[in-house]
Amino acid sequence: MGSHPKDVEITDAHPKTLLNQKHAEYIINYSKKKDDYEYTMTEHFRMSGIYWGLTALDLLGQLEKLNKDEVIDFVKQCQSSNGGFSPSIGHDPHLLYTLSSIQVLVLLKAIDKVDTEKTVEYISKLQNEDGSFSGDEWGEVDSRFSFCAVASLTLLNRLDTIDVEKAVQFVLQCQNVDGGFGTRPGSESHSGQIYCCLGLLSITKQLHRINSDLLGWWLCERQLPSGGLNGRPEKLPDVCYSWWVLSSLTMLGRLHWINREKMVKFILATQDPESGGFTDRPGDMVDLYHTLFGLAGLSLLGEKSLKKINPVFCMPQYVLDQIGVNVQILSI
Ligand code: GRG
Repeated sequence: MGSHPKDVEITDAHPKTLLNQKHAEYIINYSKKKDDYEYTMTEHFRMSGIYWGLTALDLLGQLEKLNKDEVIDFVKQCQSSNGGFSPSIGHDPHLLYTLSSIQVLVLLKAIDKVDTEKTVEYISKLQNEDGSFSGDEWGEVDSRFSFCAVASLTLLNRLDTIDVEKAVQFVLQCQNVDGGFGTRPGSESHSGQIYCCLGLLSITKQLHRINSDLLGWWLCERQLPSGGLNGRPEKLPDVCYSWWVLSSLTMLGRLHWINREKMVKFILATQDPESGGFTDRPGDMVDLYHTLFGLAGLSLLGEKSLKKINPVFCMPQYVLDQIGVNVQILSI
């Protein structure tokens, strides 16, 4: 245990049970301390932070503790005249924050509070000739943005406004000989990009077009002796990969290929018993990002005290059931 050069040691001093109430308090307090250094420093990705916090609170069954009207008002103010959403008021719109905004509004049953027609137009215009998506008007292409576009349009029930087959073909071109996926054709496999590419293929029901056994092996090889997962070979484990990797294995129907017991032990060890919240690795500083993905990973692994999470949208399953959105999950 812990003898791998790029691994960490889990000791008896680390938490072994899920501290549900501590995590709920951490998220609620975070939203109240708007003058804090940490809050100010996260302005450039605030909308995603709101999505992480709200989703985590909902998984914990405490969504009603947050001021929903305040959140909806903020999201409305982040909608740009071109229909896209920015991370904070006065910032530029981007597909990353457009997806987070839509997820927040769907979670709060408030999607009718914004101009969705304009949003659909904004997203569909970002599709390029080769099927890929630019993240915004400046044109950077990344398979993450393909996922953001397809997931957003699906939540808005408007997937018909893009060329879906071309979007699928672009993502398929991002698959490498090791079975993984990268940001663009030919770029290195990374678990985060794999989640995005598989998510797009799952939404569009095209998962059968990839080599699932090869990718399944690459993904389960991310587990280190500590039980934690890294995002690619020779890297340190990080609790966020308990989302990017476990959700990918779930889509492929191969979640049982990892050691569940060791995985749960690692995730629980990344909790801060004093402040609440999760860190990347045991002993580091907590944040909303790792708090969501720690809880979401445990939900995928069947933790009963949490609501069930959807492996593609990273939203509570009941929300997607309510709006009739379903995804493809392979079985073996
Ligand atoms: C709805 C959950 C959800 C997501 C929206 C934006 C997006 C879609 C997904 C992001 C996927 C992604 C690329 C995640 C990886 C994030 C990450 C930890 C990158 C760090 O990369 P390195 O190279 O870290 O800094 P490693 O761990 O490789 O050393």
